[in-house]
Amino acid sequence: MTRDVPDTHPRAHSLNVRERLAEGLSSGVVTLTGMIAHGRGEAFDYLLGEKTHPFAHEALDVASAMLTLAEHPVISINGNVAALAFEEMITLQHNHPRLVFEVNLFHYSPERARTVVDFLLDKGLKNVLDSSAGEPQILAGLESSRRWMHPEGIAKADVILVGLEDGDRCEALVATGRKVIVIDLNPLSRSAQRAHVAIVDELTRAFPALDEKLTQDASLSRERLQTRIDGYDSSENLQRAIHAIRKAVG
Ligand code: PTJ
Repeated sequence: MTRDVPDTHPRAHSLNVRERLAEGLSSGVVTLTGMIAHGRGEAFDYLLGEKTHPFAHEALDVASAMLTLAEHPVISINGNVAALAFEEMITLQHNHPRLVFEVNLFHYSPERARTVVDFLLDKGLKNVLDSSAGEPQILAGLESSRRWMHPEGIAKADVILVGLEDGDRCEALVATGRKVIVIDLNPLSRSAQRAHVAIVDELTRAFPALDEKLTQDASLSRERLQTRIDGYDSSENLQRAIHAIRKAVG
């Protein structure tokens, strides 16, 4: 059920985001545990003042450089990402056609994977891959359904961006030598700690910022982008995010 949230409500944005998730739950795109994951994210976002901090911009700069230099950059989409950020995905695909989009679910059933893929296709995202379709390859060291990789997507990826990762897959992907970028509001999560780049920001703010940076980086030299990547220290960046949260609670 969708309720009208007045624009003047002080928490209109947050309430509208919740509505999107509630709709996603009704249609089977989002799971009940996805609602819990969102609540955890909201709590961190509240402490971060619901804004994109300079440390997140810096992580986004490096993510943009990595995706620009990648041979085969892939964006991995789960239920929450689909429900919350389908518009941002469509814009990214339109502006950066090199990006490959693949649906990869933790709470998997063939029907749910189809539901999420169809939802995205229906909204206008094109060529959406399904990790489990056809003859998927297997990500070593992982038992969950997230181990499946589409041969033309994550299996081929050298750089992979994941929103709302679970720590196990992040570790398994890193172990294969792939470069992993996560978007996660919790700087203490295993995914944030294990990824090469952790963007501590809310999905729907992070993706438009990434879109702009990718556009700017398209005209920069490889050397310049590589220098930016080489100079990045992920632990230091996460410490700045943790410091911002500590400061918020006094
Ligand atoms: O759709 P599925 O089946 O693949 O399941 C997806 C969920 C989200 C249920 C699954 O990946 C999961 O359980 O995730 P976790 O382990 O709870 O991790 C979610 C992380 O994302 C937490 O650290 C949250 O703080 C963070 N988070 C939640 N909402 C947002 C967020 N980070 C950025 N933007 C958000 N909107």
